[in-house]
Amino acid sequence: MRIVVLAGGIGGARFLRGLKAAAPDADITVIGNTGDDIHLFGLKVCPDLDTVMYTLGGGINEEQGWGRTGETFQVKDELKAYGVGPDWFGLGDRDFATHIVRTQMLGAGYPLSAVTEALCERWQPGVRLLPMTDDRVETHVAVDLDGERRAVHFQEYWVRLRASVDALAVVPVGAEQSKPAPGVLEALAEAEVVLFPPSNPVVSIGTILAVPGIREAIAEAGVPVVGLSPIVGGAPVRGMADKMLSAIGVETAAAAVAEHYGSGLLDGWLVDSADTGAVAEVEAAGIRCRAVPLMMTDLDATAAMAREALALAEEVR
Ligand code: GDP
Ligand code: FO1
Ligand code: CA
Repeated sequence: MRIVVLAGGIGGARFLRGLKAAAPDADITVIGNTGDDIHLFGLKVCPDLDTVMYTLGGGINEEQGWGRTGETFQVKDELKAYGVGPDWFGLGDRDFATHIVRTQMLGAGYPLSAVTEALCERWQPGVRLLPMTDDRVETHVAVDLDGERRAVHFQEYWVRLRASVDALAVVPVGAEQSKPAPGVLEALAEAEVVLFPPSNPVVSIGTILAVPGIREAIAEAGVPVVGLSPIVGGAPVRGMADKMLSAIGVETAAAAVAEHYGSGLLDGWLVDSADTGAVAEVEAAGIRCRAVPLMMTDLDATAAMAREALALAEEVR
């Protein structure tokens, strides 16, 4: 079966590990979010693509959910000794190598999609990992800091400010002018199922959907589109999805996220067993809904979630 998954970082990557276990023979294409990408020390860093690549390739720091296992921070310390910042973003020595290879290839003229493919030759993630676009898109967040309205890079909002101030607006800068990366529209046209893992609906899946043509290609594929809620019991399982949802005027609730995607995009939606009360509301919005355990505590639990998503896809087909 040909499955296309739109993925952010940790939520997307962990779900994909379960999906691979649930459907070992499936041909999986991942459309990864690149709105979190940031240039640091002259290097291009792609946190969400790397999280998927390292998680599926066995190189991830499991506890943290991002970055490399067995990491050291000598380069970071040396940069600090030179007084060269920013010092709020934790790049490890092993991870640095990925960004050096990526930046070198980009400088030689390869598009991000080709660079990602090359990096994946080492990691063998077992899926086809495509950036949503080869063009530069950067998510910025509008905040009030010391009484002044400012736009900060999403990583600065999340990592430096720890989402401690309200997000007033979220803008995927450059998305409107961007084009889907090679292979993205083709994968969607050939897909038999499209899945939205429990990734951030605003700064992960929302950003991917902001690339002109991707939303349309999903709708035109005419195949089941099934999502899993990242919101459980009225809160994100981790991260700042609540702040991001508030910024776009959506309630932090499993049903509200489904309604935000809408029945024009989504055919099926899984909510956690804690949110059984949301099922009727989602179904009233024209989206088939089931309540099942949605906590990715281990591979078995995650594979069970993936099986439920595929079963719901068959139900709505
Ligand atoms: P990020 O780029 O690293 O923030 O990762 P994603 O956008 O792919 O996923 C982030 C979302 O994953 C957050 O909104 C979390 O609520 C959600 N999430 C993380 N772990 C779980 C889990 O075990 N179950 C569910 N349902 N959602 C989860
Ligand atoms: N997240 C943090 O909370 N602090 C960090 O210092 C940090 C560094 C980092 C380096 C490489 C990478 O691929 C990811 C990194 N992340 C870090 C995670 C990342 O910023 C976020 O998980 C996502 O982009 C949030 O959507
Ligand atoms: Ca992310």
